[in-house]
Amino acid sequence: MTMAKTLSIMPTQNLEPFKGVKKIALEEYFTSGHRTCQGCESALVMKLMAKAAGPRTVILGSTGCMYVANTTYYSTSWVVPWMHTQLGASGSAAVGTAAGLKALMRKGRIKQEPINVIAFCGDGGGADMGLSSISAALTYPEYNFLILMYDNESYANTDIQLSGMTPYGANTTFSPPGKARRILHKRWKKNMAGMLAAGHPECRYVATVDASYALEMMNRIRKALTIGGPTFIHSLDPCPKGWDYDPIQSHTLGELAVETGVWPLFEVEDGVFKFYGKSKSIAQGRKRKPVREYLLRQGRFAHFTDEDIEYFQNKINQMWERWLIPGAVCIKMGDDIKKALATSEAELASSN
Ligand SMILES: Cc1ncc(C[n+]2csc(CCOP(=O)(O)OP(=O)(O)O)c2C)c(N)n1
Ligand code: SF4
Ligand SMILES: [Mg+2]
Repeated sequence: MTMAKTLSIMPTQNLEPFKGVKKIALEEYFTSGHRTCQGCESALVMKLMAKAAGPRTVILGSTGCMYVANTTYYSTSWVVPWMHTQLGASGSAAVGTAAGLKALMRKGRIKQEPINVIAFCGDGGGADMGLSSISAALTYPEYNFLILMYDNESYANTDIQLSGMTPYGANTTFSPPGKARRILHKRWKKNMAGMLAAGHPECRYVATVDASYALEMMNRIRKALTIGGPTFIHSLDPCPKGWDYDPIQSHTLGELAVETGVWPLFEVEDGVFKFYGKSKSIAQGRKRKPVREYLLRQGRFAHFTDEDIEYFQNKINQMWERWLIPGAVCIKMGDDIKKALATSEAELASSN
């Protein structure tokens, strides 16, 4: 009879949360020399991600703005070891690197130590082209890695084509508003973090983040790397070029995405769901700002009429009022299930 091999879990670095901005490390691991647009939030995400992870980190990056603009003609802004990976391959690159490091340590070829493995991808590379590789990666409990998807809501590097994460109605090079059809893109944005959390029981940690709340974001990255196993973070990144606004507004747009409820901040740790930051207060009853304030600051929605804004607002309201978990799980419970759950909760209460 063959015995099943036990899967050894490698130790992780214990990255305590930064307790306030003054406690954030001063060292930079993504530094000068990149050529991203002025006001690019994705570049800020790279900088904060590397700072949160620290020096003993290997970073892998899918094709996209954060590859192309950060490694031009033999120069790079990465200070930690970095490798480019194919557009849809962040999941396989993460598993392969974690497995490779584990094997080298087991064979004594490199020192035994916990090394962070982070694979990043854009929304095109992650939520569209690389979804299957990320999904497969999240089923490997024996490897420690973080996949971070920076979502600028388009295939930005190849000139702002529509992705599965582009919001309803946005003007992209694939969905320009015209005289015959004002709204060309009528699909609603995929719910990537919720989908991955709901469908991958071995995935230890999933979170959404927003670099306008930098400390909270960095601490989610530190938490993911400390928890270990396969983990996933989805970051919403304002993109001045693709979203068409003055670069000075990047930070404000990141805040407005959360305050209007367009971008709920949540984390799922070992299957337990929690809102955090301003989204927590929204879930507890704080009023959401009208979505108009977010949309009308961006040229990609300049063709919206009041009717379009109302449609968008209603969809956001539905996310918060009708989804099983607001902004995260877009399943509505049928009346029979609601009744059955209420009955079993009442039975549980009476038996206690
Ligand atoms: C297999 C493959 N198809 C197409 C391309 C061309 N390409 C390079 S970057 C890119 C856009 C990627 O979009 P996203 O992942 O959202 O990253 P962003 O450019 O927005 O940062 C595309 C289509 C490629 N490199 N590889
Ligand atoms: S197109 Fe957008 S994501 Fe790409 S470098 Fe410019 S601002 Fe950043
Ligand atoms: Mg993109």
